[in-house]
Amino acid sequence: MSGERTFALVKPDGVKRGLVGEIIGRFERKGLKIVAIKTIRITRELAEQYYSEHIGKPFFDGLMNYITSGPSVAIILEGKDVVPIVRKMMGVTNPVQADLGTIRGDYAVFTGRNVIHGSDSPVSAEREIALFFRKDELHDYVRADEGLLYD
Ligand code: D4T
Repeated sequence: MSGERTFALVKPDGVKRGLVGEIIGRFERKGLKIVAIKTIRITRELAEQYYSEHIGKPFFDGLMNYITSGPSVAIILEGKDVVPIVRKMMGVTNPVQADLGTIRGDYAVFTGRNVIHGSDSPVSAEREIALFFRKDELHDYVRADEGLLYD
C-alpha cells in the first residue's frame, strides 16, 4: 500500500450546512483511508499562512473572513494517487464549472463558498498537513478492505 497522503478541509459553509458526513462518506466509500480528522476554528494567523499565495489578491479579505467565520473539519487522507483523486472528487474551484457528481458540482453554487479544499500537489499536501496537524494526531492502521482495493 502506498503511503501517499493529502490534506482536505471541509470549510465553514460545509460544516454549517451539515455536509461533513456526506463528504467524509464519499472519501470512505471511494477507498481512501482517514489518517487524521479534527474540527478546528481557523485563526486569522493560520489562514494567512494557509492562503499565503493569495495575499494581495482582490478576494483575499473576503477569503480570510469566510475561512475564519466558523469551524472547519480538517482531514488527512491516504491512498495510492490520493492527491489527484481527491482533487477530482472535489471538482474545479468554481462550482459553476464543476462537474455534477463532484462535491462542488453537487453542493456549491459560488467560488467564494465552495465547501471544500484539497491539496493541489504532494508538496502542498505536506505543507498543509504540517500547518494543521501535529505528528501524534496521525494514525496508522490497515483498512479491512485494503486487500480488495489494491493488488
Ligand atoms: P482551495 O485552495 O480553497 O481548495 O481552492 P482551490 O485550490 O480550488 O483554488 P484556489 O487556490 O485558486 O483558491 C483558493 C480559495 O480562494 C477562493 N477564491 C478563489 C475566491 O473567493 N475567488 C476567486 O476568484 C478565486 C480564484 C476560493 C478558494
